[in-house]
Parts: sequence; structure tokens; C-alpha cells
Amino acid sequence: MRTTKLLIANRGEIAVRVMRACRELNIRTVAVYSEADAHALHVREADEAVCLGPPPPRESYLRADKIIEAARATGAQAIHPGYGFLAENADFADAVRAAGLVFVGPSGDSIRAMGSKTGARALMEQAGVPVVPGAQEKGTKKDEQEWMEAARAIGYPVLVKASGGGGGRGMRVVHDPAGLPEALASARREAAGAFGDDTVFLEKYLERAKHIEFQVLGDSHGNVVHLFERECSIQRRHQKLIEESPSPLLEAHPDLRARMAQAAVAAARAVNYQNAGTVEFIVDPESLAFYFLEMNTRLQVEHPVTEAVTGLDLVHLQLRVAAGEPLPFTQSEISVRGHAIECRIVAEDPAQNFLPQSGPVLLAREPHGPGVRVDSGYSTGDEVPPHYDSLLAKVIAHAPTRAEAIARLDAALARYIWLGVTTNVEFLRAALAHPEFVSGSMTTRFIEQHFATWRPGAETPPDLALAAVALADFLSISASPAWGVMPERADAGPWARLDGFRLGGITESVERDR
Ligand code: MV4
Repeated sequence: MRTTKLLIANRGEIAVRVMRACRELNIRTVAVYSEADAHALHVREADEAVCLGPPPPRESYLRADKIIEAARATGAQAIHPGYGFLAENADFADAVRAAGLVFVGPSGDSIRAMGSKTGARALMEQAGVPVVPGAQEKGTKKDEQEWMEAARAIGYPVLVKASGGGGGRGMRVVHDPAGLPEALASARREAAGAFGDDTVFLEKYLERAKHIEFQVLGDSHGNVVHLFERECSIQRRHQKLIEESPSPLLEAHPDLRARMAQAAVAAARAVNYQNAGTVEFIVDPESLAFYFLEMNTRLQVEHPVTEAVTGLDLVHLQLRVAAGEPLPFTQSEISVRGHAIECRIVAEDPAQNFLPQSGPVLLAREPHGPGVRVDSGYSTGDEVPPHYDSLLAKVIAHAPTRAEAIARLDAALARYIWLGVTTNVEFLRAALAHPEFVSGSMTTRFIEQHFATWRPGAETPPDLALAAVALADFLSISASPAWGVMPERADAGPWARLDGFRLGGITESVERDR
């Protein structure tokens, strides 16, 4: 049953990215939007658009009823949830199917099984997938003494996690017994408020670890394959910043990769997984022990690095398997070519403790070139609303080797101009240049160890220089933002003499590139 019209229940770069796949497949698209997004890129990219309501997500992008009604009203036969919002809401997946529509994702039961982190841990143990040493309540509630005893047996530091959480939400690190009662109590309070479920559990906290996840894909014919791994150790406040494939650690340990891949497929099979999903592991780089953390039952932000190295289009594949078609390949036909790294461009101010930013995008000038992909939710003239997450765009570089991918990504970031909204571009460049990142040995402590006090420095081009580059670009004059910041090239461009800047002088000092 082929889809001819798809509703995308999301906004920003992921909605735009799903629509691109639809154009390639000759599928018409329906956008949904909030009043804050009436003129947004994802609305302009769609064939049709339906307004859901006021800006707050609860009144728009989380309104399952209005989204299903919009699909019915426009004749869309399927709904793609993107990530975030309703993507991992099992009741939404069920409601979409109950309305006779295709949900481009796994079954409600798969989502539910993995949505309970304590339930998932128990299931994984049964399936022979290693889980982090820990403790949880089985039937009977534990009192404080029992939790204290469990934590002592696990060994400090321990993590208190919320069963309804995931992605680091509601997590608390506890270094000694004195801190445990308060961590348990506050985690429970937060979980009750945020997830309506105050179930918590303990895990041994692996302090210097590698966060490695496997992309999996299942169809409705019982086939499950993996598309190899992504390493995502570089996160701040549990937001990933840099992701790559393959993992430098697993490149050195192919046997470990094989065991983790097998565990990922076993995890997916244990919940009869269909569609695209990700199995997250934490790996101790010393002992090479690996443990299941959670499974994300959606397409992830960082899926393009997997697409780059496998040459596959995950959204095409999602649509195929959602339509009941079998996977068009077997495991042995999937291989990895080269290396891909993604950086997330986020609207936040590194000088103000990474405070999220909103407002008008006066200019967005994207880098391009061989092996460079940009997935953006915004273009020049758009408004970044304050109501949603602050991801603006992603830059993905693909090259034969990791070193070349880093160089390619840095060169692309150096040419990415955002005016009007402060971004983390210079922060990302500093992270890519750090010797620990370059060596591939970075762990989950990378940001806190090396960038806790990072502030934008002289390497950040001033807005005036960027504006001048933009003007030069408009006039078809070749110009680089680097001219505003590189002392050794102070005579190479006009930005070095901003005080005496005259438009008429530009043609003498800057090469024309017509
Ligand atoms: C962990 C962990 C270490 N030990 N669990 C963060 C996101 C969520 N999916 C799981 N996360 C982690 N869980 C145990 N038992 C390390 C992380 C983690 C992390 C922690 C602090 C700072 C950066 C991090 C990056 C990736 C994973």
C-alpha cells in the first residue's frame, strides 16, 4: 500500500528533511504548524499546510487529535512523527493506526516496552543483552535502607535515573551514601511531575565512558538489520553536539563491534521492532565492557552520519517498511565507506552559559561542496521562535578518513554565516580542534573537562566582518569570513581595515569570482 500523501507531524530541519525524501519518492506533503511557525521553512517546503494552534507545544505540535484530523482533512494516508514531540508517544502511534492511517515508526507496544527504562532493562537481561550493573524495584517497593544497601553493592558513584525518563532527563549522579536519600527523593519528585511516573532505579555510573549507539532497522516480515554505529560521546547537558560514524574505538576493536551489533539486533528483536530505531550503549574504554542504556524508538537527529557512510536513505527505508515492504537488502550487503561527522548548530550564546537564543535570522549562508551536507530548518529572513528546541541546522562532512572528515567539517563551519542569531559555531570548531577529539579518545567527560570555562575569543569573526562577507557575496565577490580574524592575512581583505572601509575599494583588493 503505497503512500501518495504524507503528513509530517514536526517542524524545523527534520520536517524539511522528511519532505525532501518525499519529493524524491513523488509523495505529496502536508505540514502542520503552530501560529509561531506560519511562515516557517517547513511550511514553505510542503505542498499543503494545516495550522494546529497557538505556539506552546501542548497547544500545537503535541495535539494528537488535531494532527490526526489534519491528515483526514487533507487526505494524507500516513504520518511521519520526526523526533521529539509525539515521536515516542505510544498512544499517538496507536491512535494514528486506529484512525486507519500508517504511522511511520514502530508499533505502540514496541514504543511502550522501551519507554519504561526499568521494563527495558528487565527485557534486555532476558534477551541476553548486557545492562549496566544496577538495582530496581521488582513488584515490591524498596525502602531507603534497601536502596542504600543496593547502592553499596553496586559501588559508588551511582546514577539515579527515572524509569519514564531517557536521554539523561531526571538523572542524578551520587558520589557517596550521604547524597543518596536526597537524590532519590528529588528524582522521584521530578519524575512524577515530568512523566507521571515516580519509578526510579539505580545504575553504576561509568564516569569516563564512550557513548556508542547502533542504528537498527526492522520490517514487518521479521527482518532486523543494523546499520553500524555512531559515537556520540560529546554532549552538553545531555544534548549531543558532535556525532560520528564509525566509532574510533570500534575501528580499533572490530570484535567488540560485532558483539555490540549482535546485541543491538537482539534488543530490537526482543520488542518485535519494526522501522528505524537506535540502541544506545555505554562502553568502558579500559575494559571494553559494554552495556545497554536505552533504545530510542524513532529516527534520530544524527541519522545523516549513518546515511553518509552506508549510502542508504533512512527516511526512504522508513517509508518502505511502514508500507509493509521488506527491507531491500540483507545484513551482509550493508557496509561502511569512509567517515562522517555531524555538528549541531544551535541557537545559544556561549558567552551567556549557552543561554538559548531566539529572534530573526538576518542571514543564513550555508557552506557547500563535495562531502558536505547541511540539513537546516531556517533560511535568511526566518524567525527562530522561543517556544521550541534551539537546533537550527546540522552540518555533516563525509570523507575517506576521519582526519579528512574533521578538516572538511571545520572548513564548512568556517564558512557558515549566521547573522542576527548567536550560535555555537565557534564552540564546535574549538571542540573539533581539541587534541582529545582529534585522537578519537574523547569520553563523556570531554565537555566538562576541557570546555567548562570556554568563552568565545579572538577567533570569532565580528558580526561586522560577517556582514561585509555577506555583502561581498551579494555582489558576487569572493570573500571569506577568515579575513576578519587571521592576522597573517591582515592585508588580504577589506575587513582588516574596517575603520577605513570604502565600498569603492573592494574591487581592488578582492578577487572577483564571476
Ligand atoms: C550513563 C552514563 C554513564 N553511566 N549511564 C546520557 C544520555 C542518556 N541516554 C544516557 N546518558 C548516560 N548514561 C550510566 N550508568 C553516561 C551517560 C552519558 C553522559 C553523561 C554525562 C555527560 C555526558 C554524557 C554523554 C553521553 C552519555
